[in-house]
Amino acid sequence: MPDLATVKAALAAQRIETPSWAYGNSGTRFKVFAQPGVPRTPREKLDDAARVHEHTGVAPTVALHIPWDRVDDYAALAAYARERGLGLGAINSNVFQDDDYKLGSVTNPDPAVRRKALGHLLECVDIMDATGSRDLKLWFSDGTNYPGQDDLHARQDRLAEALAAVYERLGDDQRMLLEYKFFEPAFYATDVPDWGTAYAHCLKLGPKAQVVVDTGHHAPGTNIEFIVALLLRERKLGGFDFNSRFYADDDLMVGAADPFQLFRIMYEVVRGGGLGDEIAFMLDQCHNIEAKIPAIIRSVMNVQEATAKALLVDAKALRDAQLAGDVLGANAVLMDAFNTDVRPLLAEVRTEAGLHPDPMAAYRASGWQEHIVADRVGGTQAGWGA
Ligand code: PSV
Ligand code: MN
Ligand code: MN
Repeated sequence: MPDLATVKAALAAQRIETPSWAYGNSGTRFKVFAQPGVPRTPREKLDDAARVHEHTGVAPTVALHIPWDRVDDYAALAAYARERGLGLGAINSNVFQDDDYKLGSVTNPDPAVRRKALGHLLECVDIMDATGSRDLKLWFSDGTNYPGQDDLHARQDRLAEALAAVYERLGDDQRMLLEYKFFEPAFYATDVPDWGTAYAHCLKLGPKAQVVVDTGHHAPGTNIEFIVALLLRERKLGGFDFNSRFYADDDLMVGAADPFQLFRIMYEVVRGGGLGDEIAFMLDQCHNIEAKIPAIIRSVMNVQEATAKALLVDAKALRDAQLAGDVLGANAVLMDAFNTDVRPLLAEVRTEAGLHPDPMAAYRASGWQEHIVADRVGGTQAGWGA
């Protein structure tokens, strides 16, 4: 059996990054339901993120999305975060919400539009310099809706050219994380639709270019843990955008739709030695109808529970069964870990770290929700559905 002290130490050291946009109002293209007390500024998003970290102890960084979190002074925003025990995490670029990008951003047939998009990506690296962020997260909505609309080959050339320019601009301690998504908003051909496309570009660029796996960005039935295992083996897994999906890119709370899948993913992370700082464990979610801060706390806990179960897999028993060709025995080892109730173990880890054993109860008792509802009027939208 795995050594319990080692399991606890790994859980205490785990880091999960929360996204600034999860704290703001969001919705679908049909309706954004405004909630009372949501943040009006990036600083207020950090105030809320500080509560998540205070109660969970494992969420010390916050990802920004530019321009949703545009401020005049990013170094001052980083200082504000530090005063609250936080750091600023990945900088997410946004080249998908401008009229100019109707036919694409970095893959647009018009060189002037491509220049504009690249300018934004380079500006994001300037922001990273000011915030001290390590990772630039790149997601491109680029693609086409109709066969023949544009040249698929040429679009890859344009993408490669832009990525190379961004790569050149990265500092020694900075990385770019390239995200893929199989469709939406493009419905015929997306320019970075899958891990293979992202991997091919990252491989050509070099070690500072890594693939990011958004768990909501695959076709139904895709074996995501296989992708994770493969990318880890190739040292090309840079991070995760965690969320869960029932249908498409639903951005629901991670672990809500399929906790078993999350466990299988975290098992491959543990198996592949990926549970350290090299992999960024980020949430990318929107809480359209549920209360935001508790939803983010719940999501962090769901990742912790999947990780705890993954750490409890008896690696020796599993290997022995695998090598003996014991199909049912090997499967039983994995299922035993998945079926373990790890909540008492995590409560213990939290108590040992000086935290309340139940972060949800601690948040409810803190009075923060009542405070923000009374104090904040006119919260901002997350960016989605705007
Ligand atoms: C796109 O669907 C995506 O997953 C990218 O990460 C965006 O930047 C993010 O959503 C914003 O929520
Ligand atoms: Mn994402
Ligand atoms: Mn997405």
